[in-house]
Amino acid sequence: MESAVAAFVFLVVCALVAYAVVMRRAGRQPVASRKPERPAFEKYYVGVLAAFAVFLVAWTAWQNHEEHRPPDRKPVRIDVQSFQWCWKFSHPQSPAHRSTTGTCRGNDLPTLVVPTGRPVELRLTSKDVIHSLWVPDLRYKMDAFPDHVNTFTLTLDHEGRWRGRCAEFCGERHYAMDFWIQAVSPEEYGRYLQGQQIGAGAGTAA
Ligand SMILES: [Cu+2]
Repeated sequence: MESAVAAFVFLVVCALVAYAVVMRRAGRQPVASRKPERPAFEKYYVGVLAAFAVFLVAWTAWQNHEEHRPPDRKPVRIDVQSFQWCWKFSHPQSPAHRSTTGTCRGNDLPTLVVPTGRPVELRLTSKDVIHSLWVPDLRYKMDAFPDHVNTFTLTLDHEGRWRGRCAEFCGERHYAMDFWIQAVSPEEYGRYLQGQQIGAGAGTAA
């Protein structure tokens, strides 16, 4: 789709350039307009541009509002702490205060386990420098700041496992700061909170 639009724009530009080259040759000596300005045309032009700018601002604000709509159900809360150079995921609502972390060395990547079909509120912070939680396949990204909590809510509607990364350069081992996010059924999530392990093969590794 993008290529089709780009090709169309390219052809239009080529056609305009060709038209200008052919029609405006120096030898032709076009007759200059005697009017110094064209106020009606300029007003129209400014009006169209202003309307377009207003539309873009309003549309952006509206889409932002839609994106951050509060969930209808009470979300599951998960605290995310980033640090140099790995992650810690805590489930404060679980009786056992289940949490998981890792070293982000080799295969020791922590897994953020979330239930499917329920809004999950991630409360994101950092122990040291600025990091950024990013799940490319799910198009989720949010910065993690020290001494500040950033919140965002996501809902995953099917089970699976996706790779997450740090998207903010944070030092020597930034490149290795990966994790897994794994969506499991609400029942399995309940068992996970009780302390049971989750099989890594349950979803599609990405
Ligand atoms: Cu980082």
